[in-house]
Amino acid sequence: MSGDYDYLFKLLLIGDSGVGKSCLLLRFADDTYTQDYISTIGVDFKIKTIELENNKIVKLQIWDTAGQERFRTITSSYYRGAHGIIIVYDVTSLESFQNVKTWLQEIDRYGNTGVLKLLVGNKNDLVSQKQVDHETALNFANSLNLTLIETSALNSENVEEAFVTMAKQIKENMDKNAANNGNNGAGDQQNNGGSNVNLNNGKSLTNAGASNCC
Ligand SMILES: Nc1nc2c(ncn2[C@@H]2O[C@H](COP(=O)(O)OP(=O)(O)O)[C@@H](O)[C@H]2O)c(=O)[nH]1
Ligand SMILES: [Mg+2]
Repeated sequence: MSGDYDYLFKLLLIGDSGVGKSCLLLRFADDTYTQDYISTIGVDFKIKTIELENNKIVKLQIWDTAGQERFRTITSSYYRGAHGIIIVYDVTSLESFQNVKTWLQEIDRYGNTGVLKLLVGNKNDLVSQKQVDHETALNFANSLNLTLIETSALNSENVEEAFVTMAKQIKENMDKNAANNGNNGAGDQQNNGGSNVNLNNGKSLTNAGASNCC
């Protein structure tokens, strides 16, 4: 493909206000990013380039809401053209976890057919305040064939893993669709639908980490 990358994926972060979407994006993209602000639709994105196996360079364009989620006024234009959507809840907020269902409905309504979804439980450093236990979240994720990743933007736990997992799943899905379509479309940015590819086989990624805040 053209230029300095093999793939360009558009990712979205959604979920209730205060779950840590902006901190996750900041944590992931902080070292090398460009930032732009589109005032008309009120969203913010950052670019981060990663390398997957086989030396494939993937440019991630990651969109963050600018607080509209507080008023549930995210418009359909936010979802347009997204290859992957990261639905974030806060492990210390049962309400934010229960609202994941509502966010999934929004994706069904506005997202591209076959858009990849990843469930992220953030603030996993707040162990003693945890309201959404791992088992509950994992059962929910498995029932929907989603990968669950518990993260901490504060101590970096699994943050990179979340974005990289999403990118890998999109690429796998794309390669699979290209193969099904009988062409060799590596680098094809169209997501033509098809089922989700769960690279973690339904297992979640968790581990502990040390501190320093977002
Ligand atoms: N303990 C802890 N606090 C976090 C974490 N991520 C975000 N926060 C805090 O949660 C609040 C909301 O974060 P923000 O990124 O603005 O949430 P957003 O509304 O979803 O974008 C802020 O006060 C953050 O400092 C985390 O991983 N651990
Ligand atoms: Mg935010």
